[in-house]
Amino acid sequence: MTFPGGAVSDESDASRGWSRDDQGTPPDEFGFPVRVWRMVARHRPPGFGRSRLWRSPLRGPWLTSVLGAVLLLGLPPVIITGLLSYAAYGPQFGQAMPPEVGWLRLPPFDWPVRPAWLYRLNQGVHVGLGLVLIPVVLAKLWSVAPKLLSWPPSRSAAQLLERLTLLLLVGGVLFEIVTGVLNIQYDYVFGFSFYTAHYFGAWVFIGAFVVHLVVKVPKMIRVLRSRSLRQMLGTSRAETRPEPVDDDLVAREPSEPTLSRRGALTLVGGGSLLLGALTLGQSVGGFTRPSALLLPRGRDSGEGPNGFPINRTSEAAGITAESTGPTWRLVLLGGPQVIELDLAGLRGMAQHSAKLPIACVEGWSTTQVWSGVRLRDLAILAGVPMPKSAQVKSMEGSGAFNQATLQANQVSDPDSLLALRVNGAELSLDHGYPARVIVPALPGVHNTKWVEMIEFRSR
Ligand SMILES: Nc1nc2c(c(=O)[nH]1)N[C@H]1C(S)=C(S)[C@@H](COP(=O)(O)O)O[C@H]1N2
Ligand SMILES: [Mo]
Repeated sequence: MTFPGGAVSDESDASRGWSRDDQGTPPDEFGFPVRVWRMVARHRPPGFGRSRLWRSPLRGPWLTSVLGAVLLLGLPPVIITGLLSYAAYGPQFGQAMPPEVGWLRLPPFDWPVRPAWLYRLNQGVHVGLGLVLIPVVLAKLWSVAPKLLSWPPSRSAAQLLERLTLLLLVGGVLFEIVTGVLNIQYDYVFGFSFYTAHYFGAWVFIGAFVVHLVVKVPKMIRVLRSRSLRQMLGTSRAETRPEPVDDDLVAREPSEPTLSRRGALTLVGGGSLLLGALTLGQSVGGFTRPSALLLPRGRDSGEGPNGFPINRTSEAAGITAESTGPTWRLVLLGGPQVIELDLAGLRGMAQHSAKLPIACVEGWSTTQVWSGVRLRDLAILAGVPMPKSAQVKSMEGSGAFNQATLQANQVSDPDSLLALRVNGAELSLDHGYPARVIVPALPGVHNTKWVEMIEFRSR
């Protein structure tokens, strides 16, 4: 089906195309939808339908295909690590956010405890690669801008469908970028939950991405095959010519080139490298951490054994020196009787050390040497030697992260600790004094600080 009078992409064409109907009698031979459609076509929002504004001679199927190929390789790891992170949050325990996702629920499985750096790698890739791809996404949007902004929205039903998918695709990817970037900064500004928004936004994007791939990959391959990469990249700025006109991408009245195609791709790649350089330090740590300028958390976390990033300070959590003083007790539940331990009691038990990372969902991570009591020893003491799960509660009264449920493998691992010390010193109040959980490959958020209760469950 073709919309009558719809072959319009430019404002001058538009006025020409519609004026006939505007003057005469209303076009009764067309139904209501067509009249509505014509009204939409006449009311062009600012910026739309001005294909003559897009005059860069670089724009064309080749540049779009190169950028598309980079995203085709780069985005799937971001998507997969994002979904894995959701799985690591333990949907089977109802801890995952958003809690209720209906049929979008991923198949439940036990998140492994080995290798210990698994979640660190997962989130490093998700956040790091996600950030590095932002310039590529923006360049890709620039390269197809005349198409995205063409007006009227479509000439045929098929095109209308394509544009709706594009709306979801572009809207989805921008939404994921904006919510993701704001969440890794200190102040997340939206009134809605980041996790819920980012999760549902991801599925909108994934759906549109898959449709887009099915529709566009054949053309991408055809275009890339039909031109020599070496030749396209080897062309100097002066010799740069527009590609042969084949669709709405190539400018009909191109301006003089200000950049070669190689220059444009270098610019985008340089932007990605810069973002990478300003980000990597947060995952790699050590001397590279101060360079992680884009990620304010933990760049300046002091010196000494406790000098590593702090997610939530004791002050923010309302934890005082008084409440963690001599009156502090650890309560163990789930066995035949309630067990209470004070700090001296915990120190009197067998101590074990493990070098383990804390890896936050936000992408930053840091590896430290922790020591304390094995969780499985506490389970035995509580009278539940083979727990199916354990619920850990913090003294922190409110907040989303004041409790966590651990799986059986996360309790029984010999390196899973209720840590009392880090790097040979007592835990600082900000890092969870008197006691905090540290478990290999566990998302940072479940390494509960200021623990006051553990309930071991045998079912
Ligand atoms: N009680 C409590 N424990 C908590 C949190 C919290 O807000 N409250 N934040 C968690 C998050 S999101 C992370 S990434 C780690 C960070 O540990 P750190 O602050 O010692 O580096 O602690 C986790 N434990
Ligand atoms: Mo975190």
